Amino acid sequence: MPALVLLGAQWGDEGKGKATDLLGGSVDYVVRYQGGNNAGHTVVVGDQKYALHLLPSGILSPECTPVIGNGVVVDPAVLLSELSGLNDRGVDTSKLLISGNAHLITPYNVTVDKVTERFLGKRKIGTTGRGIGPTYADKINRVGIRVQDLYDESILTQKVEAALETKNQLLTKLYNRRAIESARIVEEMLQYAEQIKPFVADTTLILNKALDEDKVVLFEGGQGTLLDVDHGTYPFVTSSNPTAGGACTGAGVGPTKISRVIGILKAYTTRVGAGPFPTELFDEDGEALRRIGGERGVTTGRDRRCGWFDAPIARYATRVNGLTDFFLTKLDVLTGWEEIPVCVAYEIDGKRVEELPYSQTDFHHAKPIYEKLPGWSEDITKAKTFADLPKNAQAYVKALEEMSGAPISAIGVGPGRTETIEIN
Ligand code: 2SA
Ligand code: GDP
Ligand code: MG
Repeated sequence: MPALVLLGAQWGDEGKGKATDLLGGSVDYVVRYQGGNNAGHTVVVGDQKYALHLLPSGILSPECTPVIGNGVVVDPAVLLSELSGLNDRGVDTSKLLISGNAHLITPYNVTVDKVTERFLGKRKIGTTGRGIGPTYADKINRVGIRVQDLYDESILTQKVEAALETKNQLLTKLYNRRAIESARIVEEMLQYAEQIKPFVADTTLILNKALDEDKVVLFEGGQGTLLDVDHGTYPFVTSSNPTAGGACTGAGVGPTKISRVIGILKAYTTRVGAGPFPTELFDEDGEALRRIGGERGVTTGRDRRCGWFDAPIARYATRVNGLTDFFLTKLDVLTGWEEIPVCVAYEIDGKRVEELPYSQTDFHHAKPIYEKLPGWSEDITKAKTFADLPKNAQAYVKALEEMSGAPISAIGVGPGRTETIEIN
């Protein structure tokens, strides 16, 4: 198994951090390939809880090398504070590698993210306000600042000046804000340069060499399939490609190297930020899922929107990612419901539709068609094997597997590292 991808099959927060950490002990490299510190990955080790935003979850496994790939956007201030926070808790972060080609989130990208959201008012995306979208926009517009630019002051100065030219027009003319001085930005960025330098590397070369030596590389996605800028619910998406193909472009590794793509799938559905969500609940069931599941943003603290499981979404994730298997998470949260509705298809303009519609207008109008599955009331958090689960919980898992189009190879029954059932 040379390289594998682990990604979110829904709208993020499926429990990728826990799953990556679980595999961390058996892989040599854990690589983030997109996104930045908009991610919030929770890992519970014993009685210790870690919230990682930018760093790969593999950083908590001492034998594993964590890598920030070229497709990631890096806020240097956040990077250093996350590293020092982990160091204070005794975590060794010295093996971290950061691609010199990764783009930097600058203070002006954060400002543009926040003022744009404010300007959009009711039409806002509900971003995390971390500067993600504007940084990727700069990358595509070819006015981005890369990690390697920190080591050439004259290039850095020219690039920051070029990037600020249009941004200052926008800020002063449209948003009525003060212009940002390029010298101040350059000075701040240069302060980070020396501290980051020991980590900067040609990560594409290192990863490909490692794969040639039969080392195991795990690509860890941030956010989820439906937040993908190409395959998600555009424009209510993040600005990168969390889907499997993103691992190739975001790390510089060819698709022929990837043999397994794991979709992390929550036993119900959640979403943070704006955008369509057919199975969203506005009643006490939604409130109960939020409360029992602890559904609150790890980065922003926002309440997550909650709803029932949506099978067309899971099938879509199987398709666009070429999933080989699923990890089903948070099954324990569903304990106690007499019946659990599962969305098996949509009704759109009076017609039954089995698959996720490509048209966003149709998706906005999609009404879930539910099948009710019998629930269970037994505590399942101590279950170690599939057979330990109550019959109705087993049937729920089997039904989801059938509808989702790929086998379920692990089931989460609690947040802890050991609260997982592995299925061969
Ligand atoms: P952005 O900031 O440009 O990426 O926001 C665009 C949309 O992407 C959503 N998004 C997320 N959705 C779920 N989880 C994310 N990470 C954090 C977490 C979120 C938090 O783990 O809880 O703390 O609020 C994440 N990151 C981005 C975002 O809500 C927008 O809809
Ligand atoms: P990520 O962004 O996909 O890494 O997920 P988050 O960390 O944002 O959110 C998932 C939450 O669910 C975290 O608080 C995890 O500790 C928790 N979690 C993960 N798997 C399970 C599970 O099987 N059961 C329960 N109860 N919690 C889980
Ligand atoms: Mg998260």
